[in-house]
Amino acid sequence: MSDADTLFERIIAREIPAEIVHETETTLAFRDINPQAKTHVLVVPKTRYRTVGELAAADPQLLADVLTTAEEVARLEGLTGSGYRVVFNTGDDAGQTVYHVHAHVLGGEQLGLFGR
Ligand code: IU
Repeated sequence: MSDADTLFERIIAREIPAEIVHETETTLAFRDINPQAKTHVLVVPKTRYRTVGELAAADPQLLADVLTTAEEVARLEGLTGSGYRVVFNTGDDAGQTVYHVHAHVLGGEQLGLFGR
């Protein structure tokens, strides 16, 4: 797993653009540049941890903040009635490409059981 800085720190710092959907003191939600569903938003903690496991161990309140923001994104995007999925990919086999932990919020259409 990479320790290098990721583009998400630069999005959080507003150094590169992203379509921001919601922001809290501790989290940022923005649209995925390569959407895998009609609605596809990423939620990141502003403090960097590489994986959800590292975040859970180090700062459970911040993980709760990420999940609360994911729920708020679902509400703002009109997904709470029809349903949505929250996914954390961890490691290479799961296809994690950015090692700044992020929740994918996916919905707006019928989703396959697994995969993206
Ligand atoms: P993954 O779980 O690490 O594979 O998810 C990374 C996601 O970040 C992936 O869906 C990319 O399309 C998305 N993404 C982005 O939205 N903006 C970026 O600048 C970069 C990746 I780099």
